[in-house]
Amino acid sequence: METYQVLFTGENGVGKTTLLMTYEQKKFPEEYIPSVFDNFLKQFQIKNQNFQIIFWDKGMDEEFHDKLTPLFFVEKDIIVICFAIDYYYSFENIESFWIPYIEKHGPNSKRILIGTKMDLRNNEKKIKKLKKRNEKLITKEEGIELANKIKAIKYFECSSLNQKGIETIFNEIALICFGKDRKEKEKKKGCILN
Ligand SMILES: Nc1nc2c(ncn2[C@@H]2O[C@H](COP(=O)(O)OP(=O)(O)O)[C@@H](O)[C@H]2O)c(=O)[nH]1
Ligand SMILES: [Mg+2]
Repeated sequence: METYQVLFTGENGVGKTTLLMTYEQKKFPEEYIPSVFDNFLKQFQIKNQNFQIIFWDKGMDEEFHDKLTPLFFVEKDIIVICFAIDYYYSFENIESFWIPYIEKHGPNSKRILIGTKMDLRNNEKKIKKLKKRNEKLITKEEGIELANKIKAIKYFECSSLNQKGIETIFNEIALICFGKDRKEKEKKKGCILN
């Protein structure tokens, strides 16, 4: 069976581990969130074809500067870069840190950009708090603009807290993997693709 590899990355605290746990367990983890979620494998079926995807979770953890970290980035079919909409640094750092890093270690992976914690758009307390610090939430338009800049093929916003947009993201990831497989197989058969 065909196996694809998908990495979730981005700054600490943006909600990568929570996102993966919410998808896998179908509920928001209220109590314990480990710093990384062990990679997990999920089966998919599209048009009667079965395939599997391994999901990886790698952020800016204590071991990030170890020699082995690049291995998380090499040969991934998709690299999903996450920022939190209330955390400007996590957004800004995508262009200045994550993209150069990915260009170096996983330049051929397809890229997806995700703005997490979308529920905060309705959180007046949070918005007021940011305002006091002369900050504001990252808008959807800013997200789309960054996605174009970094050549991401998709931009999504989601909330693990209220489970909005989560299924869509993973369904889309599965479709991209499936499409990739078909294109490569057809290429091998010598078909002309449109
Ligand atoms: N409001 C809100 N908080 C979230 C959401 N997802 C995660 N968090 C919180 O953000 C914090 C960091 O999450 P975590 O998954 O550990 O981030 P990671 O470092 O990127 O893996 C935790 O306190 C989570 O409860 C979300 O969708 N909405
Ligand atoms: Mg984590």
